Amino acid sequence: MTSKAAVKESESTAPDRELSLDLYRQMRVIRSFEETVQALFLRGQVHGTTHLYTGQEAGAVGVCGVLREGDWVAGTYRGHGHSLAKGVTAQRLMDEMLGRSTGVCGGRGGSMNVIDVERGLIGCFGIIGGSIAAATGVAVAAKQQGRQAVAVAFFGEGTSNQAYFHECLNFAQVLKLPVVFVCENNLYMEFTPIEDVTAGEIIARPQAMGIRSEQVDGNDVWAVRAAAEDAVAHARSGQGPVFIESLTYRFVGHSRSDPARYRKEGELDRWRERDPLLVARARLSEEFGVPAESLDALDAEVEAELELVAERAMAAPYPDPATEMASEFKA
Ligand SMILES: Cc1ncc(C[n+]2csc(CCOP(=O)(O)OP(=O)(O)O)c2C)c(N)n1
Repeated sequence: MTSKAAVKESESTAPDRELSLDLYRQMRVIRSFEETVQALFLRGQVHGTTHLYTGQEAGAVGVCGVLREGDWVAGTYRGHGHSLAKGVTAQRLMDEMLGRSTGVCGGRGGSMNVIDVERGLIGCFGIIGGSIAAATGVAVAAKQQGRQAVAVAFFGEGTSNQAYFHECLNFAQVLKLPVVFVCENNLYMEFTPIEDVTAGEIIARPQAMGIRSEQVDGNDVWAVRAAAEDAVAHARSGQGPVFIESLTYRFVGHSRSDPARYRKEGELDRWRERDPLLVARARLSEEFGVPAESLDALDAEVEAELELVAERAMAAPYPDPATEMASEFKA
């Protein structure tokens, strides 16, 4: 996703019209991208499984937009949003979804394991907690090399019950590493309500280690962005890690095979009223007078763009095993 917001540095950014529109557009691209992937999936074109980020778009867009070139992001298997917000183009990501050689990982990563080191995406990890370990690791390297880079780890709330979480947060705080830990709390760890498997408040865990911690409305891209600006500046200045708990909700099941019947009655409808796209549209209208028709036109433009992206991806070649051996298997 090419965007001014994605490369904007972390100086304080009062919301202006152009930036607000750009943030909205980025979220819209992620939403349309996933709608397209889902449609292709149902047509049997996407192999393996997919975990959609639908409903959580404000998290990736709010955080990645305040990073500088040279900063790092580690995402999860729910990583389409993390990848697009960190600058992977919709075309290269779509090609990857369809296993084509023009994909961001040459068609071998698929939906769950996207990586684009050139863009600072050090990986989207199927192993929960992998993102936390990877971001902590590159933060160690940045510190040792005297670089002012910041590493961001995205992960779900269920992952806060995993060993990596406790080990890496402790390590990062002891060494004052430049990491921002972004816990995207969408209430369910796969099919289990988080409160059924979690002792105490998640945010109390980093707080107990003395890590600066904040909860934020994860469906409001501006709230996320403000928290991220603060967190990234803190981490970059050498004062150590920051923890952000982004309160959000996924509108779809955990993965393609999950009809999400475990939800409480009315819960999805209540969250849909706070759809990050609706929240942003309201702000664009109230604060900047952007008419609904302009935003509808922007939506239509993005949808048309994604249709073309899908068409091009369908026409792209598969990797040829005879000539395009994955680099790790080369002698
Ligand atoms: C080490 C490890 N254990 C178990 C799993 C199986 N698993 C896949 S997703 C998931 C739940 C993760 O929930 P959460 O961290 O809340 O993220 P969300 O899916 O809600 O985004 C689990 C346990 C895994 N991928 N990795």
